[in-house]
Amino acid sequence: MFFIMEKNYKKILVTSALTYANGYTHLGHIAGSLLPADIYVRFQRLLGRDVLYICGSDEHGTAIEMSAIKENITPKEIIDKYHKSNKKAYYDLGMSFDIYSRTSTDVHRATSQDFFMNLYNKDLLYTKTEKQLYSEKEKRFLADRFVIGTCPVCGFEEATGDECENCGSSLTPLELKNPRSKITGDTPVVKESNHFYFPLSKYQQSLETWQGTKNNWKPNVINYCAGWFKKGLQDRAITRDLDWGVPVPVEGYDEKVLYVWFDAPIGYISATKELFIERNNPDGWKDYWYNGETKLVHFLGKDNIIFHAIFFPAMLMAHGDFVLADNVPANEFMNLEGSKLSKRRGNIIYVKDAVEKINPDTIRYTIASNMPENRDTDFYWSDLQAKNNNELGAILGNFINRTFVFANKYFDGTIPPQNELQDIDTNIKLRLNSGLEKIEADYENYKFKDAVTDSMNIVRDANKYFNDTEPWKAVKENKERCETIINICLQLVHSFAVIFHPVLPFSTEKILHMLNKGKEDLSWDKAGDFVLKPGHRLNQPEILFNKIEDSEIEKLS
Ligand code: B3M
Ligand code: ZN
Repeated sequence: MFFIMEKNYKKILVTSALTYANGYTHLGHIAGSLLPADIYVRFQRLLGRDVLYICGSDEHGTAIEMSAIKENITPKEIIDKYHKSNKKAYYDLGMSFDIYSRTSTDVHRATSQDFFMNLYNKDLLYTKTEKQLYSEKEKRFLADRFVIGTCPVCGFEEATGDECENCGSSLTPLELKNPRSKITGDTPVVKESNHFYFPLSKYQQSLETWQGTKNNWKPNVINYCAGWFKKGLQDRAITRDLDWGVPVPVEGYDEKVLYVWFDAPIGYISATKELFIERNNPDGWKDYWYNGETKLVHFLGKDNIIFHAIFFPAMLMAHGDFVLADNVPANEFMNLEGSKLSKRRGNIIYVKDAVEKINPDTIRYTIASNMPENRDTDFYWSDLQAKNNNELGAILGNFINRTFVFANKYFDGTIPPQNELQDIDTNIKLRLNSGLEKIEADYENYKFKDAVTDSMNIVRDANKYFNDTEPWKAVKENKERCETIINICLQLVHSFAVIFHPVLPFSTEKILHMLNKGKEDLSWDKAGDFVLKPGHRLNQPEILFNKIEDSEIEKLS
């Protein structure tokens, strides 16, 4: 029944975009990259595949320095505060990273500098003197987000030196009209500075050829890239005049740092190294990164496509040793109640706050079932309430609960035998198996929204099976018949624990505990095969999804 992995990949390396440790992360980050990556990874683990989930904090770049200036503390204090908080919030939401690292580590500094030197020593980089904005008042160059001004493309007045949040254009500080310092409002002067460039334009042909071999990339990703290729790729400066970052390892340039988008994706490699140092196998990371048999998958939001589908692959091609992405399943954005879920505009639900107030599985389920896979979607608190009460509670929770009530009341808390099967019994098993095949394809093809819908539809049919077989009548009229029905319902409960595990990790572990089964039963090939043995003792059931009242939702919205 299983899909063979294309190309016979032996290992899977999954990354989720590193989140800037300059503030608390919000549900938009979860919908964009963290949750789809976690669902995918958990699914692959259910299949028994060798998969790693790598993520961490992005701790360089002007965003960090800017927040430090605003909060009047050092960049180090900023990253320590937010790295710790975001990491905890992610784990509370059930993210099953193999490592959640950070880019301020020594391993990362050395790895990024080595990467840079590899390109430098091969004479792939060149330097150029460029005009830059400089604030006389602050005595600093105003790189990227240190400068704001009017977008030359759409006229948005709050565009930053790296991008326009309004139209999505990628910008350089000098392109901004009416530029001013983000910190002091000072009008900058133009001053010259010398920087290293990565010859991105030279890689356009190879990138297009490489992407041409990818027939399963999402249309949004292919379209973004096609737009960039059409415009023609430009070489990019990969160093900056900033105090905070990875120092450029070349004499005469050691006052400068690497551009954050040069060092951040290398963070995936450094984090993998750190993971294997922790595992006392310091060379183990190479089996994943140096190996053509690894399937590398980057999850991210649409604003990061260019970096993962174009810039980082070009860096990897230039370096030569590493595996390139198999897929870059980027998501669009998730908005809050119809307005953009963005820190800058104040419409925000922080992950750390959400997990304190709501069952994390309810958050995961709500986001997964409305994932912005192909277009922007909206997060509504009322939708979360409805999903929790009407689906998780009334469909899944109800099926499990009524099954356990019967098992406890009439079969002494054990699994009754399976006696002679009727058509209705074999049909629900067939239904489960065809559903499993579809869900497996959904997960494998990054269609998480479909996976959720298809999973819940099987539970709907399971409830129908329960209603149609009428075990409450059978228990009085034909106990053997009732045994069979409840046996099948318990087998279904076990299958649901497996099927829903990627989306509902906490609840499915509880279900497994209720069934008195161990982790080894959380495996995809055991779902659909009725593996529970008659006579096996069950544990006491517990409520999986508490009803969310209107008054609670009012407080949240
Ligand atoms: N930190 C941008 C972001 O958080 C950036 C991603 C880095 S991935 C290597 O949206
Ligand atoms: Zn614009």
